[in-house]
Amino acid sequence: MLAAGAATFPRQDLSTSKGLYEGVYFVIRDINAAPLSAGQIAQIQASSEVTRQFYAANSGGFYDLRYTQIVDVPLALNADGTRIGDWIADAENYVRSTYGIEPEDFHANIFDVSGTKPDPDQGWSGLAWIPSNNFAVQADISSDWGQIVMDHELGHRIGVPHAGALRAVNDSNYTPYYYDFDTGRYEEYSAAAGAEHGVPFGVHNDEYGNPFDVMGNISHGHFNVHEKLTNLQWLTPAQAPDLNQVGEGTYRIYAHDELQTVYNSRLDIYGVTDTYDASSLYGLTYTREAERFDLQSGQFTSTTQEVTLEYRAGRDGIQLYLGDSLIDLDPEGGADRNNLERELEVGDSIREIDFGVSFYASTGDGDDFLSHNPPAPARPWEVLPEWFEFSVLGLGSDSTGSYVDVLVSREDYAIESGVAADLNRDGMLDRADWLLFASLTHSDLTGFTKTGRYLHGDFNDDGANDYDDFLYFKETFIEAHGAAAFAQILRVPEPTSLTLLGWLTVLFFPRKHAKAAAPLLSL
Ligand SMILES: [Ca+2]
Ligand SMILES: [Ca+2]
Ligand SMILES: [Ca+2]
Ligand SMILES: [Ca+2]
Ligand SMILES: [Zn+2]
Repeated sequence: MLAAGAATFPRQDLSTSKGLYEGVYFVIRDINAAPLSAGQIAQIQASSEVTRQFYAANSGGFYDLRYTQIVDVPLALNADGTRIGDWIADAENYVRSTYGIEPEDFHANIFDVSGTKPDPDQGWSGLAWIPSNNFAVQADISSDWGQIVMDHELGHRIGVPHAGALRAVNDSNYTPYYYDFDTGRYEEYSAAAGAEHGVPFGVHNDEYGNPFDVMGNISHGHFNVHEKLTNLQWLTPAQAPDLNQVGEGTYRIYAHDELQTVYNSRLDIYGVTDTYDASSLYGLTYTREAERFDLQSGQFTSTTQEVTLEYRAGRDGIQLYLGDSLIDLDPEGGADRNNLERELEVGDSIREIDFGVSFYASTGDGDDFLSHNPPAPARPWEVLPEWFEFSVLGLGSDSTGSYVDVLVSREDYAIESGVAADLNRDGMLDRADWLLFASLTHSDLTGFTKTGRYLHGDFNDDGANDYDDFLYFKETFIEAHGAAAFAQILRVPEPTSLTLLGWLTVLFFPRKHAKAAAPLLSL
């Protein structure tokens, strides 16, 4: 068992999302139906235990809601079993007059309407009336689905919106595009063409699309870090620091969804054995400049975006968010909204200019981006002259929990707008770049970002500086200065690199077939 004093429990007098709270649980039924039974009460209490443990683990022991009143509320229903128009007011008044309870004195009024018929056009299984303390659940709370609905609606009660996902679906309602700067045209996106564009134009911003989050799509997973940080204040800014302030570095980010709950029976209160560690990180966040296509003006206009990185236990990489919405960075999962392959995996890296710097979310129902005659987007590095690159180095665990290590580097437009293969970044492609390239041949490129690999001579980003990259260097050099000049830099080695070049000549000039390296950063 636990060492005394290690656990964290909520205190009474905090914000909406922090504290020990009491709720009234209304069991709504027809006046002619059987009254609330001991068996129903046991089911409600069992569901309450699940909710309380879920919220204790999510909140780090800061939030707990218990149903101090579970009350039988008979109402005169319509003949077909549906509820009459003003049923909430009737239910609250019934509880006032029959039990002497003032519902508005409680943090939550939970209306269990599973004993009534849904309205014919009722589109909800649960519904929260924000900012009141009321929420209703139509689903049977003894089912898995009903439990998810219960915990989802309570999330709304304490200020959390839906957990969306940006999904590059291409179907009868959505047609995503990417812009090809070579052809000067928008091209239709598919997993085969344009998959390097993490957030294509016309992307579906699926309001409930996050498959990991109780506020998203059919899941009982934790709230995400963006929610825990901004809506709930269960994490502090120090635990998900602002990258614009802390800058480059290697960051160890702990899973935010594996705290262990504990119950204090004397006080009837749920908490956690150890809360979020004050000196560890559970995410990274920052705001950035971006542009979005504006339907009114038909132009791109500047905007700011919030980016959040997080890690969930057992996953194979980091999750990235734009605002409330999870980005899909793993094409292997396909476009199904339930697929869990969204992460940037260990060994991969991404430049932030490759996701959503130019943005248009389709309004749905066949809203085709191209029908708005959009102008060409800005080049990403015109929007963001400096950007972050994220490289996922590896996973592990220690006494604090499981974690992912992420390399964050800051890169700029010199490599994008400058001279191809200019490895020393002096604006010229010359012999100095050749010597640098040669010295880095077959060097170990693990732990570098994409730009870092490029600057180490891995032009085609396959993880090695090798023969394909040599062919790219050669083609690029010949295009710039001619074949004779290229022969010259090979023929006239400086004395110090004579040995090296002799080796390289042997290495590179067996004229085996190798496919030409695709220019990685075609502008
Ligand atoms: Ca109320
Ligand atoms: Ca994966
Ligand atoms: Ca150079
Ligand atoms: Ca390569
Ligand atoms: Zn909802």
